[in-house]
Amino acid sequence: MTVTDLNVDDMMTPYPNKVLKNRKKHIVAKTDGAASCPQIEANTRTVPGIISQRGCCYAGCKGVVVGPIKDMITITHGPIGCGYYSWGTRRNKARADDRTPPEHIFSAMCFSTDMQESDIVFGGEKKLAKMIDEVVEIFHPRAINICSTCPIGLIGDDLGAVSKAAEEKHGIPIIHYNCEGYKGVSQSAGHHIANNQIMEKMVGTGTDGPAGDRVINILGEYNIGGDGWEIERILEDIGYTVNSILTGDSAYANIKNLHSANLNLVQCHRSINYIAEMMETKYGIPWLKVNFIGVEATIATLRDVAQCFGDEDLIAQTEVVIERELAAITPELERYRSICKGKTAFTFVGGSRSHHYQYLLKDLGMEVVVAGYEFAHRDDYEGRDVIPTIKSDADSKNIPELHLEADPDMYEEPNLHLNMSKEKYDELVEAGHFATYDGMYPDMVDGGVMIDDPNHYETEELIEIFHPDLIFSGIRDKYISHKMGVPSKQLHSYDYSGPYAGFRGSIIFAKDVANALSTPAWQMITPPWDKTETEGGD
Ligand code: CFN
Repeated sequence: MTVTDLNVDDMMTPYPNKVLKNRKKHIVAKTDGAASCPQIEANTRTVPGIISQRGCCYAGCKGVVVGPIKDMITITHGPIGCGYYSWGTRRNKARADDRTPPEHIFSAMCFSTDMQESDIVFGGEKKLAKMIDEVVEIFHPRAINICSTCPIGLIGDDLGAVSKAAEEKHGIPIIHYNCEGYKGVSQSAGHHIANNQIMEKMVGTGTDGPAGDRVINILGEYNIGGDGWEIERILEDIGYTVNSILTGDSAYANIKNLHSANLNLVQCHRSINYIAEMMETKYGIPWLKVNFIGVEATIATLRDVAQCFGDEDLIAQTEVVIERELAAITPELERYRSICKGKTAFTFVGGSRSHHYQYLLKDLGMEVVVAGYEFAHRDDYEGRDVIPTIKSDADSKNIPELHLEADPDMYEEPNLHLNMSKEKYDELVEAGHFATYDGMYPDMVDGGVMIDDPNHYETEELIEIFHPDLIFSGIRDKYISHKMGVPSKQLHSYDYSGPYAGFRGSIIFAKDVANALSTPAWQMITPPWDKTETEGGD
């Protein structure tokens, strides 16, 4: 099957005309190796009634960005369901370190005001204030986050006022997020709201950041299954000081010193570009789009980072580490590669992994024939350069843009924080670094399909059409593909595995994929809908 045979109209026959017209705009095929990406509709409202894979604004703010900050207590203000279902499922790992002792690690706990009917009727502000008193008394956190859920916006509790009063009472930062689930069209709105508050209330408030001229932050890395730790291991081995990983295994104690870095690396562009850009404006700290998923991608990234610093020792040490790491993984990787080679896959994840994992799959000789993002924006598909004005969120009417002034003491030239000439900086920008970002399209194979906000029905259809050997997705479509006889691996939580990033992660990933591809279980399945009544009866 190639995309030339894919007839979107046929695939979507059951849709009413209006829905067909809408959904067609969200699918783009790459034919004849066309270099320029056709326009794709993204970051718009899901058609009501369609079972989308998306999450909500609260999920993007609490679940993705602020929840993992380990030394903060994050209170979900709302009925218990939102707190409970966002508890622990993302596998963002955290551990104690020099700055954060074990008793200050709260990220594995779940805190909620558990709003009841009478609180909804009479207001929940008093209950929230009382809860803040309790958590301060019991846990003594350094700072607190309060995340709003849908009903809070509807009843109009004033989180700003409650936080301000509690801050004065307890003398610690209490940061609130108006991230009601209904805002915007997906998680993406929540990322933006979280970024704004972190930038306004945390970054720049610390004075005890690491010194040195090789200090970096890794933005948009959430330490799922330990990815952040593998990346940190490699970077520290080369000689960098990692100040903070945002927000995987991160601490308030480090985030407030984010501005001490010489360079920001951006792993997940979708969820964190706002902070990267605001820090460039305010502090003159440049940022570099990176990818630590895939062996070749990691190598290219490490070389790019070293080039940014332009230091001969770092450049040399980078090559030493690359050589050593490659020697350690290559024989095993080759073994798995011989199993994986030539196989095809779908990647359906939220906002950046569907692209990033294509590099690792390429290392294994696999081809991604269909790739979809749940909530990405057009630049994640088409690239930043081809879209002249980025409208950061279609939902931005709900999200006040922060207008940050450049700090005159910090900011003279964009290269101030790097020991690099202006010419070198321009050269790197020209080569695609810093403010530029390529979307997924250039990396799609010829005959591949990009699909935005794919839904359950379309996933089934695409499986029938393309017969992929493996599907990378989330929990919601995992079991339907199993029933269709296609192995599925979760790329959000990595099921129970990981890390998958960097050098060591690639081996774990390759092993998991080779296992999934070589088990005979998938040929033995008769899906429930193909069973006769006797076979399927209960
Ligand atoms: S860890 Fe990230 S990498 S933050 Fe984002 S866009 Fe989600 S939780 Mo699930 S796996 Fe996914 Fe990305 Fe960035 Fe994760 S692809 S959907 S909101 N995501």
